[in-house]
Amino acid sequence: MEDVGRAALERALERHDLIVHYQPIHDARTRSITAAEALLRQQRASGEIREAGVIAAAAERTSHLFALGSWMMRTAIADAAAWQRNAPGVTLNVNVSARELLEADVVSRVTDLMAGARIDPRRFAVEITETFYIPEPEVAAAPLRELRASGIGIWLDDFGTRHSALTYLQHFPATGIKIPAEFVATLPNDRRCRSITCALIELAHDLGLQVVAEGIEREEQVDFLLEHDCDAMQGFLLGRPMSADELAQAVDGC
Ligand code: G
Ligand code: MN
Repeated sequence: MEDVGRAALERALERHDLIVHYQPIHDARTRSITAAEALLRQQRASGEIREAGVIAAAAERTSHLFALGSWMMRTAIADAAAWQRNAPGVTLNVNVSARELLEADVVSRVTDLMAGARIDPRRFAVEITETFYIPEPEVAAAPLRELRASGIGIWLDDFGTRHSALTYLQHFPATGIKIPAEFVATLPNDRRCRSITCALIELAHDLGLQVVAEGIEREEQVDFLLEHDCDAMQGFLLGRPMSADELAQAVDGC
């Protein structure tokens, strides 16, 4: 499995068939677009566009992660420089894995790219994906504090799954958390997911953090989340991942 992913990644890098799409994040109450998350996609020779989960997961295990992460960041920032002209209030969110945070010079890479593209750092955010356990969150907190000090937002992605720990909330200067789609999927009927979701929202708000719920597919999920004061929402019901040009049209005037 690992080799299949790695081969697919190397082939995609050679063929330059990776592209970046953007999925909007909406204010829970007004449903206006407040941010857009950059997502990796693969465009086949046939023109078909696919999710690139296997490729992204393979990158995570190899040194290609840094080249791929850099390319995503550069592409997304260049695209955002264009669509933010129509919508200066809409933030660009880019996923950064904990490994990149610890091993690559993310801070200077991000700040250089943003200065070059003239993006307002308050309109840029990183989503930290916890694909492995961060043994010393105090160490990872240092580059995050630098990013935060320049105005950049910091979101803890898929919070409460995989390796995320409450110590991250203790140490990281976060803007907010993203509630993973797996908790949202069975709302409002599943008792456990209801409890987990409500507890996460309450905890985040008590810490002065914002909350985005992911994977919204049905209105009844929106109703439940609104009732429990969730700040923002993302999911196929509200907006699918789209090209930079499509996003520019969707955000026009936001
Ligand atoms: O958690 P993370 O940000 O890595 O997840 C993003 C992925 O989830 C993207 O590949 C995106 O296409 C997918 N996604 C986004 N919204 C929805 C949704 O409402 N339903 C489902 N099934 N997948 C979604
Ligand atoms: Mn994300």
